[in-house]
Amino acid sequence: MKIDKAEVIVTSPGRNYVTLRITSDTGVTGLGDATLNGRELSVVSYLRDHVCPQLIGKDASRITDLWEYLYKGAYWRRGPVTMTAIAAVDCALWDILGKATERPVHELLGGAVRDGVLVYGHASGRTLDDLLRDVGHYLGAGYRAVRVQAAIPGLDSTYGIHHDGTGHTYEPADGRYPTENVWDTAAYLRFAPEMMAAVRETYGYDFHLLHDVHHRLTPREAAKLGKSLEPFDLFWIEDATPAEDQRAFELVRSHTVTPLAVGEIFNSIWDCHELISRRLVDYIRCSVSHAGGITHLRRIFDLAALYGVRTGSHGAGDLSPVSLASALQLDIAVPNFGIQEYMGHLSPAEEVFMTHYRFEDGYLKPGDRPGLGVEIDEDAAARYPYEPRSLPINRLRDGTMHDW
Ligand code: EZ4
Ligand code: CO
Repeated sequence: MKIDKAEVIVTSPGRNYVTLRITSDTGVTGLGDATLNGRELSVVSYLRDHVCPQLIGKDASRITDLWEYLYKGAYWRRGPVTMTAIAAVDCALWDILGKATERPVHELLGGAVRDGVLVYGHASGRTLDDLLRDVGHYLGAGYRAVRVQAAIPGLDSTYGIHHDGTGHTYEPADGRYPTENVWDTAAYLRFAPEMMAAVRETYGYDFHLLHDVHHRLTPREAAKLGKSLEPFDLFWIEDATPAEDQRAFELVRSHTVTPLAVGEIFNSIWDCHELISRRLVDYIRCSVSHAGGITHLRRIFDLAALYGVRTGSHGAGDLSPVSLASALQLDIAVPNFGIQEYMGHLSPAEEVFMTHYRFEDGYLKPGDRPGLGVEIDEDAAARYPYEPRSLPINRLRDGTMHDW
């Protein structure tokens, strides 16, 4: 089974998504998500200009060899653009193998080791009352795990505050330029325990509570936050401190037993092997579409299993339904799975991507369609052309650039 065609489809049904579609000479198609939020067209070029021509005529079932061919063959290793492009090829090839053998990908990975994939929803609010209402909405809908983010009093905008209960943040009017937010660490550190206390007082402890710090604290501040949240028994705090400095987690770890999660901006096993092997984190959150696809993420998860670290893959709405479908195939098949982020996708994404996973009782089920279980409608995709969009930036009150 040889690769006959490799095409890149760019579409914006609510958000920008880049999809790689590979077709075999036997007429089987496979999809891979190649979306890198805010830098989408760099991956489009990487694929169209450099990768797609090299795929033609290759054996579609030699998935690991093609992974090595693209990784080692590039010479310039790692990095989000390269690893997103390789991930898209990898997922598309798994999809093809599944369809050609009439098996869902998770069966090719050894089969399901659980009945469903525990997911967390995203509650948020501009006020604590709004947040509490939103948490109630998720619990009422059957979620067993909820991430909470609320606007910090005195600040105009805070990461993770959604509109219309969709789980998506506002985008800037002119997407070529980022919106600028103001950040105040002291105000945040005072507010965070108050927010968690309100949630636990209202809804109790019988569900998992999560929170995303989004890389904004120094290690000492992260340690202080972790300690202050201990009474509220969090499932994790995410990206408590930037992880380029992996040893920074030692300081956080030695001061708090609040579980730590990290990894959504990592793109290879090399970004996390020290954090994992030194047991500095509890959950590894790399995404299937930014960390080299199913083949490479499985290696990361296997490494994590050796050290008792569990998985918690990134699943924001800027990763396409193809990414979520791929993540679910792996989540259901790995023994050390922890939880999967689930933000859902804005309408009209469902016109473009036909998915077969379903939410039931707090869990996502990948379904048993052959391959990844997701299809793309190219005519629908063409109705929603690409729109330039940027991620926001953060500045301190004195104008200093800060982590967003
Ligand atoms: O800000 O995916 O846990 N989820 C997140 C996301 C990231 C976006 C960036 O594109 O932190 O919302
Ligand atoms: Co995050």
